Amino acid sequence: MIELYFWLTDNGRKALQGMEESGLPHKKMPINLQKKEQFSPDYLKISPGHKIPALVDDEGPGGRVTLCESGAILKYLGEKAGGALYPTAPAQRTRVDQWLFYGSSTFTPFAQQYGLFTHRFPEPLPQVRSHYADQVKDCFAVFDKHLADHEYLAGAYSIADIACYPDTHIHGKEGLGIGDYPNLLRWHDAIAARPAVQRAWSVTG
Ligand SMILES: N[C@@H](CCC(=O)N[C@@H](CS)C(=O)NCC(=O)O)C(=O)O
Repeated sequence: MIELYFWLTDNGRKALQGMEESGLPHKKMPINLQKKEQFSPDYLKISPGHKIPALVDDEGPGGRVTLCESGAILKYLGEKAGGALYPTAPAQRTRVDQWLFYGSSTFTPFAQQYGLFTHRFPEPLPQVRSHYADQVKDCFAVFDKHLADHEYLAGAYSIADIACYPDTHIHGKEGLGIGDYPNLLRWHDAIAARPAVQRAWSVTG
């Protein structure tokens, strides 16, 4: 049985979505970031950088697996589940990897800084906020252009879409105007309607 360690953040939702889409049996293990539970000695053995999400799989390849980093978790779940979430054909897998990494290492870090300087930073810093808003909107425009002639980011629905959905959902709805990007909105709404996605976003810790 996989144990999935999560909290109710963008990266936590990626792992919850991947888990629900995989259909694999699992147990959800909330790590309350407000209570600093990510610093407990036992959790640091699973996620040395004190971040969620993470997982433990007692039936991993070669035995017990511990894993952190949402992108690595999505790849792991996609591999374990088999099927279209993480295709095995090299050309398709390369496409998925491109958008998976774009989500994990370009889009989400900008979106997180945007969220920090818009909603949580104690001082108003308009230029900093505006810088990160522009970066997120640039990513939205990149997605929108690509999705004009692709149904999903890498062909069929995959872990690449899962990596890019939560920050689009959170920030597109909360002020960055997803309505200005019609192809992105179409993609967003198709993903939002998936039962696994609805289950993942109904988790409350
Ligand atoms: N690159 C990591 C980032 C994970 C991350 O930023 N996690 C945040 C919540 S979204 C966290 O656990 N923060 C708690 C901390 O830094 O102590 C991933 O994709 O999983």
